[in-house]
This record gives sequence, structure tokens and C-alpha cells, in this order.
Amino acid sequence: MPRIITVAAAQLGPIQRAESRQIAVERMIRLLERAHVRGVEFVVFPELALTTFFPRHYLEDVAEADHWYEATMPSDETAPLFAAAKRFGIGFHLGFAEIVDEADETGALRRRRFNTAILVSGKGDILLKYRKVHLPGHAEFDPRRTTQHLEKRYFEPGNLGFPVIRTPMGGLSGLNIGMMICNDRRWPEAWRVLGLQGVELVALGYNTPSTNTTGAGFEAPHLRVFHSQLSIQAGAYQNATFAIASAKAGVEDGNEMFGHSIIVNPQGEIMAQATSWQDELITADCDLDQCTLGKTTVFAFDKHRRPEAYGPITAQIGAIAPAVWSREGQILSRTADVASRPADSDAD
Ligand code: CDV
Repeated sequence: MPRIITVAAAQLGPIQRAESRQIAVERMIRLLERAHVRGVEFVVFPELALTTFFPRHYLEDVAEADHWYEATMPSDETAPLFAAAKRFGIGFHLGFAEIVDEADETGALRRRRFNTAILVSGKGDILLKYRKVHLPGHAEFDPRRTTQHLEKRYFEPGNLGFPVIRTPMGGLSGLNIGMMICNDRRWPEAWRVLGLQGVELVALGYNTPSTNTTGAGFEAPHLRVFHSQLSIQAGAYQNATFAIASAKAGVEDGNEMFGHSIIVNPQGEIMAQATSWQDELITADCDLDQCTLGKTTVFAFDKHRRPEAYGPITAQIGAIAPAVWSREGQILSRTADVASRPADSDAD
């Protein structure tokens, strides 16, 4: 019996700062209706799908941004989305800003803010939660930038690892679904942690500007798309998994985001790609048995991985200078501080 699931990336056009969640949710329900007509069983919505990408806006008092966060899920405003998905029996992945009173690693109970996504079953149950680990951008207003990217101001790094869950979805009795958010897709470590849990389908949402907004130099817009797709296609191939990458697209609060949502197979091929800068549903039939070839041959991790050689991946953050060659054969000492991390490094 082939294990086929019909999936969709539900790309969203811009959501302006003044627009309410109610409008965003209505648009998402329209996309779910289209998904239902096309026989879709699982839909991926973008990162921060309910609001504008607010980390581009600097607010001195972070609490002034609290109206962009969700304290409960579902809430009164998002309940219609859950109800529509349940009516159609469609599972979904939804990105949103989460605010919660939660104990931190020291045990102190405090208000915490995360860039979060949830995986919801076709019956409306929340199956899995993920909090974005790789937060790009900066924490303080940066006058050099053309647009601010204040994810480090508005969110803490996620504390739930990179989770995978085996769950029924659509007509399948079980498949392994993993989650990541936006900038995570550029980090092979994130993909590998999912791969090491046997992931078969990676759900990810993103918001990526068409231009480099750091003010640090020109980056051609087509290369911005290329690097996004290169990362997703490589991650899917190297971990023998399908991936559904769903974007926010178009001009939001005067800032252009490149869209180009894609669905990728375990060979790293693009199966479907969005071509508009608006709300758009792209779909694909994913035969999960296509994951088997890669997982049992070139990427049979249990046969071929060499973790004894991978120590620096978890032992250090930044690059350190290599040993220096000398004719006498003596190795001069390495100089950099292994644990150092620039205070407010930018990454976009
Ligand atoms: N939302 C993001 O994480 N965006 C980053 C941009 C800023 C580079 C991304 O990796 O797409």
C-alpha cells in the first residue's frame, strides 16, 4: 500500500500593520476551502501568519508589542480557523508569536515571548509545538539598516529543540512530521536533528525580505531566492525527507518579501512552487516511501555517520582559526576564543 499524502503550502500575501487577525484568519480559511476542493490533507501556513512581520518595527518598550502575540491557542480570533480545518479534516502547521508566563532554566517564573509554530491534526488537536531556535537580526535599533529586523528583541531562542512526531495525518495511520521556522532552514544542524529522528515531512514557514536590509552591502534579489531554495532542497535531500516551505509574500508595511513557497521531495527536487505575491495554494502528492531510498543508502545514518569527527559542531559557536603550518613542523597555537559570540550580531 503506497503511503501517499496530499499536502499544500498556503502562501499568504502581505498582512499590513493595521490589519486585524480576523482578516488574516478569513484569508486562511479561504485557502483551506481551496485545499479541501483539491483533496489536500495537510496545509502549512507561514511564520507569524496572523499578523504583519512586526519585528521590522522598533518599539522601545517591548510590552507595547504584546498585542501582536497569542496568549492562548486557539483564541476567539483563531478558533474559526481550527473549526474550518476540523470541518474539512485537514491538518495544519501555523506560525505565530507566543507570549506565555513560564519558568525559565533557572526556575524563575516570568513573561516569555517566542516565535512559535504548532502542528494541528485534522481533528483540531495540537500535536506538537516548536519555538524558533535560530533568531536572525538584532536586539537594539540599528541606524545603519534599511529596515529593522528585531527578532532578537522580541523573542527568546526556542527551548523545545527541533521536534518530530509520528502521527496519523489525512489517510495515513502514521508519518514522521518535523518542524522548523524560517532562518532555521539555512542551518544544516537543524535539518540533521530532524533527520536523526527519521523525519519524512518537514513543515516550515518563512518571512524573507527580497533585499538584504542590513545596510552591509548589495545582494541580488534572485540570489536571495536561490539561497532559500538551495537550503531547503539540500536539507530535504541530505535527510531524505519531503519539505513544505510556505512564505509570506509581497509588499508588507512597505517592505517586499519574496514568496517563492515550495514543496520539495527527498531527492531535493522542487515539486511545486508559488509564482504570485499573494495568497496562493500550491499542492503536491507526496509518496512517503520515496524517503526510503536515501534513508537506506547514501544517507543511512547508522552505517555512515562519524559523530566522533563532528565534535566542533556542538562544542563551539563561532569559527576558530586553524593551526598554522610551519616548515619546522611545529603547530602554532590557535588564537580565537571558542565560546565567543558577538554581542549583537546580524545575520540577514
Ligand atoms: N524571518 C526570518 O528568519 N528571516 C530571515 C531573514 C531575515 C534573513 C531568513 O533567514 O529568511
